[in-house]
Amino acid sequence: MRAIADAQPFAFRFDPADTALIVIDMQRDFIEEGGFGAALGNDVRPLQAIVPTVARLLATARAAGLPVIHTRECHRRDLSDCPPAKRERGTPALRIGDRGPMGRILIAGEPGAEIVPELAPAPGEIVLDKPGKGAFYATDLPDHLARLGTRSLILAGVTTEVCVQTTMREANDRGFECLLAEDATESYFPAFRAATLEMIRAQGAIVGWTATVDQIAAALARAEAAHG
Ligand code: C5J
Repeated sequence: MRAIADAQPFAFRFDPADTALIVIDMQRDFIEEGGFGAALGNDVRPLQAIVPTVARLLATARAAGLPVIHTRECHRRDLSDCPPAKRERGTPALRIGDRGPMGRILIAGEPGAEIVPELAPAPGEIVLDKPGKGAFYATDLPDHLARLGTRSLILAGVTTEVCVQTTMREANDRGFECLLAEDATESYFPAFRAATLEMIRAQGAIVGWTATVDQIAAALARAEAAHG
């Protein structure tokens, strides 16, 4: 079955049977007060604002039977997978591994590293912990995608220009057709989100496509209606 989403810079053609949704780092540490994003001096409210839209995309993907993959940027308790260059950079109020109001910052198993409750993974969905910005680095993501037979990826999550864009570029280089859900991704910097969307779809979709959640849902609904 083919689906065609109205998208930029031109229509995104995909087969729901070999498409997966990947939701990047919708974690309390990036989205709530007291987490890593706030410790870096950011206003987390724009990220909180997209939670209902990401929830709608998740519901749409689940209803269409798409596999869902959630990622979490976090590290081992002993920080053995956190390079000093990452931990020591800048002057955050709290560094990775420091204790904050939601437990140790960006440490696997701590409350802050969990996905926000509204977007909690459903039973059977893949949850990948990743030490880097890109979801392909030091994770089993390639194995999961190979097992699922995935050819196309729909991406959402935070932050647009860091972990989402890095993952989308990694996926594009590996031959996946990538569509970013433009209203289900956000940055602490509105200009960075806008620039990322522009650069992704420039030059004839050099990294991939962007479409709204409504456009993605409409494409899946049309494909379902056409093919039963
Ligand atoms: C950042 C992320 N921004 N998930 N992580 O450090 O984008």
